[in-house]
Amino acid sequence: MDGMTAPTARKVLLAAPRGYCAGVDRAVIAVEKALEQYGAPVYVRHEIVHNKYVVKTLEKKGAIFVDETAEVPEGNIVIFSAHGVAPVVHEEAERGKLATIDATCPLVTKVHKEAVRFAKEDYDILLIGHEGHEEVIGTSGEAPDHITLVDGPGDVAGVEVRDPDKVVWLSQTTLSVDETMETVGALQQKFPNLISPPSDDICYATQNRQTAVKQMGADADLVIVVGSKNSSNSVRLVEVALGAGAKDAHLVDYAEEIDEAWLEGVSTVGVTSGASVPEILVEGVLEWLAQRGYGDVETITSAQESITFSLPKELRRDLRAEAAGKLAGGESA
Ligand code: 0O3
Ligand code: SF4
Repeated sequence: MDGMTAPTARKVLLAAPRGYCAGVDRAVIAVEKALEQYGAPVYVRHEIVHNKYVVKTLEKKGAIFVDETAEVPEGNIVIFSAHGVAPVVHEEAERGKLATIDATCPLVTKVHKEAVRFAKEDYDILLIGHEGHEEVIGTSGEAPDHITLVDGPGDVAGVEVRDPDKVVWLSQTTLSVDETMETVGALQQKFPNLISPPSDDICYATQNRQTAVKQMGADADLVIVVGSKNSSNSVRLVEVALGAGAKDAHLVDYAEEIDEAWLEGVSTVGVTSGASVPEILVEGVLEWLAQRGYGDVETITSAQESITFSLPKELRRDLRAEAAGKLAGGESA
């Protein structure tokens, strides 16, 4: 802060909820348990979640991240990431004689199932999402002939369907709620009989983290979002913070990436993190800020979360079998 204007009152507003959602927690634990259960290496198709630190930590424990199942040597185990995969990827794994553990978040699977159902009923499905994002590739793969990607309100004018009275919209789980509603509004103008998904596709965790950052945004001179650049939900939090009135907002993987110049004239710093971000990284940011006079932390809570998901079924089966084996071994001894 040398040579900078240091405001007298300095504080941090810490958003809650923030960080790990139930789907990420389950996916990361799935890789850890698989390493314990089967031993290293365990292959993972794509980053298990979009976080540099998580990927590095799991690599150190013996996980090998690959882009495609074809890279996994025959007979090995491959874990599918939390973002989900297209059915063709399951088929590839079967052809490659790979054992699979599907760590797709159940809330992503729910969207896959909606896509399959509407495609069976021969609807045109307008999938709102970001082009090239893994989740969108996976969901689209469930019904490629029925799904058209709509990447924001700007895409709506160019959308064409077979029958404007038989159209449904679905979405990626990690989008901006407000921008998605804008896209839906524009689609409804174009297709007045457009059907909405049976329940929210943007998941509870995405919505809660955006609500929390909105609540603090207007009071913050600077918002620091902890998360990786390829994490859609983390990137959205920066946009939501700015939209809510934060004067400045940045995404950082680690505290070391914070630029001291961002603190120039800043009294209130908002801190939050994406759904794929371990709390240890937020703690690092809070320490960094405390060392610069921002040690007064107020938590702004906008929702309580208690949702958890059980581990992928393949892993539960093997963990159960091992526990039963140990028990039987113990009994006979
Ligand atoms: O989908 P996104 O890029 O936000 O993915 P992250 O950062 O890994 O967060 C978890 C979300 C997810 C696995 C799909 O909903
Ligand atoms: Fe599941 Fe939502 Fe987390 Fe994605 S952000 S993994 S959909 S809980």
